[in-house]
Order: sequence, then C-alpha cells, then structure tokens
Amino acid sequence: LKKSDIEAVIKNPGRIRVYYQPVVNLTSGRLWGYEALVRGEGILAKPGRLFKSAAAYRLLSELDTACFWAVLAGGYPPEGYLSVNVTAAGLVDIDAGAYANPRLVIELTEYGCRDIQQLTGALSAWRGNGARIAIDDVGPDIGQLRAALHLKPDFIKWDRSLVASCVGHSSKRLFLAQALEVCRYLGAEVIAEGIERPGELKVLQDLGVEYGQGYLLGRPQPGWEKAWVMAGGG
Ligand code: G
Ligand code: G
Ligand code: MN
Ligand code: NA
Repeated sequence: LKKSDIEAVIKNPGRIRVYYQPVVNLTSGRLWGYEALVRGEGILAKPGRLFKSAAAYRLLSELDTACFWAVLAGGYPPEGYLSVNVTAAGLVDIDAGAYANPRLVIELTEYGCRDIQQLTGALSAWRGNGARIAIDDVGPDIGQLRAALHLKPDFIKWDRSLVASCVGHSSKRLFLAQALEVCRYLGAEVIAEGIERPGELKVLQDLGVEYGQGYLLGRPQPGWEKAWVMAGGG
C-alpha cells in the first residue's frame, strides 16, 4: 500500500465506516456487546493489510487514532460493551482520561512490540478511568498467554486458529481446557472468536467458555440493530 493513501485516510477519518459484530454469552444466548471493525472503500476494504502497512511506515499510532475517533463518533450501542481494536502504539497515545467509559473495552491488538512498562502504564490509565481491557488474537502460541500474565486483562480473546482446531481431536480439546484454566487463573473471561461451525460452538459451550463471536452467531454489519437482529437476538 502507498504511504500517501494511508496518510489520506488519517487526514480524512470521515471516510472510515464502522461495522459491528455481536459477541454473545454462550450460556444464556444474551448479548455481551459488539466488536467495532473498520471498513470502507479502497484501502479501507482490507483493514488487516492496511494496519500492517501502516506499521511499516510508522503511521500506526496516527491510523489507530483516526479509527478510534471514527468508532467513537458512531456512539455506544443501546446495550452491552463496545469493543474497539487498538494497537499498543495507539493505546499509549490516545488520552484515556478523555475517552474511557465503563462500556468501552480496549481490545489490544499487537503489531510490533512496545516497551512493556509503557504499555502496562497505559493499560492502568485506561482501567483507572473505567474502561475494560481485552487481549486480542490469543492463539496456540503459549507466549501470548504469558504476555497476558503481565497485562491482567478483563477478557482474553481466543483466535480462530485455536477455536477451529478444537473439533474432532481430543488432545486439542485438552489443550483448550488447559488454556481456559490459565485464563481463569488470570481472572480473565474468555471470548472465543471465529466460531463458524455448530461443532465448534458445542465444544466451547461444553468447556464452559463464557462468550463467543463468529459468522455462526452473527456477521459484522453496518449497524448494531441490524447485527443483533440478523444474529437472531433482536
Ligand atoms: O481484513 P480483516 O477485516 O480481516 O482485518 C481485520 C483486522 O483489522 C483485524 O486484525 C482487526 O483487529 C483490525 N481492525 C479492524 N478495525 C480496527 C480498528 O479500528 N483499529 C485497529 N487497530 N485495528 C482494527
Ligand atoms: O484480529 P481480529 O480478531 O480483530 O479480527 C477480526 C476479523 O475476523 C474481522 O475482520 C472479522 O470480520 C473476522 N471474522 C469475524 N468472525 C469470523 C468468522 O467466524 N470467521 C472468520 N474467518 N473471520 C471472522
Ligand atoms: Mn479484534
Ligand atoms: Na485484532
């Protein structure tokens, strides 16, 4: 991606659209809240690529701030949490005192490592001002769980790679059970991401995973009413 195209998004955050994907309590079927996902035309059509490119150009914090602004401009849903993806770079730079809210979940997404002390300091500021913290994309790599030990998150989000591997293999299910134990020990609740198949949902429910998200439960939609009604909740 071209640097100038990324700079154009940063200068004009009004171009950023926000989609909402419901997160559901796997026991009660009730709504936990929504993850906000940025979308749009052109380079905004594939935000994964966009954020990786922005990191390479050292524009991550600026892009993060622009997206955070776009998400908050959309307001809070009528009920539940609003979970916003923020990289370590953005988390440190966005003013927690101005934006923290009891219904805000900061979903920490990693692109390049930052000073751990600076990061824990920023997380404390967000939490001290009332926001919740989630660690995003925790996969089979034990290092990510170890990082979570220091960050003391309220929620840990299991990556799709972890969820998809759980069906049919008892050893993988055992691994999931152990990962859940670690999360419980940390005092964090688990949100399983990328649930696509009924078999995956069943395994996660049997294990006692608290919350879930994925195409099976509801796709990202341009408005939360639509997202939750399409998910069969509204
Ligand atoms: O291309 P795809 O939609 O799969 O990419 C999604 C990726 O983009 C995810 O990793 C997600 O965390 C990231 N993402 C989506 N919205 C935002 C945002 O507002 N801020 C940040 N930092 N990342 C986001
Ligand atoms: O990295 P992060 O967890 O923020 O990425 C979220 C991304 O995953 C979004 O782009 C979202 O559209 C996508 N996503 C949400 N649910 C599913 C799913 O069930 N399967 C797959 N493959 N992707 C999903
Ligand atoms: Mn996420
Ligand atoms: Na992410």
